[in-house]
Amino acid sequence: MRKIAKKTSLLISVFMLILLAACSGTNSEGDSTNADGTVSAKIGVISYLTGPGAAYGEAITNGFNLALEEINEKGDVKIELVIEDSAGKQEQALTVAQKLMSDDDIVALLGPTLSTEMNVVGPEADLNGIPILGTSTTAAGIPQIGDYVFRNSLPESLAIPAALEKAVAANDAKTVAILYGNDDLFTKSGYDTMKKEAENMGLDILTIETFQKGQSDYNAQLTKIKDLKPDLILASALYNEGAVIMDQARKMGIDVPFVGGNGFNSPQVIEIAGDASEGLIVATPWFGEKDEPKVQEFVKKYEEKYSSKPDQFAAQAYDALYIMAEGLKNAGEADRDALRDSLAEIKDLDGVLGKFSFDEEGDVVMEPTVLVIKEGKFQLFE
Ligand code: 1QQ
Repeated sequence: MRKIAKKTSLLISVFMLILLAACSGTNSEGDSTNADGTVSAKIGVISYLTGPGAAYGEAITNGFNLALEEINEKGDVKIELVIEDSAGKQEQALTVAQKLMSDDDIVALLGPTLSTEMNVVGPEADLNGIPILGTSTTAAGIPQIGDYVFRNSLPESLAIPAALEKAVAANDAKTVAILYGNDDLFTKSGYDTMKKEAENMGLDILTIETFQKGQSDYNAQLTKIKDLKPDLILASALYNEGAVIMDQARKMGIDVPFVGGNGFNSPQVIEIAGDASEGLIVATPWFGEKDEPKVQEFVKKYEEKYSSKPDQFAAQAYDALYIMAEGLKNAGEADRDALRDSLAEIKDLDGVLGKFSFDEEGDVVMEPTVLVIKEGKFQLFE
């Protein structure tokens, strides 16, 4: 009798051990859940690190790396980042995303930088059942790609109306000219919002001009705009084209304010265009001079580590890694499906951009701040 009991308890112990092993994830080092109950996870990053928009990717990866240090030091969750360069190109973004997704240890993706890239990477991630969180993708329709696709960046559909309303009121504007890049999902989406909002506000759109990525001469478009004398110029561009446009416009004697979207909200615009960037109005989820301890602590740490001020892209990335960490903590394991579900549940998470929640579609709920470039820096536009 005692022998049978002993055998049974041995069997139960073996069974319990197998069950424990099966429940604790598929990390190559063994378990994704550590002995102390914390979760270890590998996350893939796809970022625009080389090429004409590399300053976006640099700010973004700086934001991730600063948050990573803090999160790992705190120890509730242990994260490892695997960072890949997309060079701002759709095909390269997809290739590196596929490489990251094929690694079973990678539980989620952060990025890519551009909506144009997310437009091909998002559907693939959704199909593979891996959560993907865009930190700078602001075109319409990104979270709607699928259940696994999220973003914590301020969409153009929220940013542009906020900037336009203030710009119109301050300048008593009646007429506008629109200029946009017609070969990029984000710049096209910004244009759609600009046109719709200008129409809603009863503004007279004098002309709609287009350009392409990498264009260096805007003489034809700007000559036409100058002749029409609009009260405002609405420009949907990434920083490198946007800064050159402003530089050429000012040189031609066009001195009306510009209203831009997320792409324009980069210190690179001031760096490249200098004085010609004065009068650019943008709406942003991030303002580094906010009198809030969390914001100021982040700015101080960022400046100490990188010797530059964090911009919107750094701030969004910083908060995004905290969103991932919270998702992993709540999921209790490094599992793609469990993480997707726990991300969707995140509510009122405190970040440097304020309290963060996703809406039912994985989009953000956020109030933008309107800024203007004055005396060589972004300042509150009041
Ligand atoms: C997008 C953007 C860009 C400005 C990111 C750098 O918002 O592509 O959606």
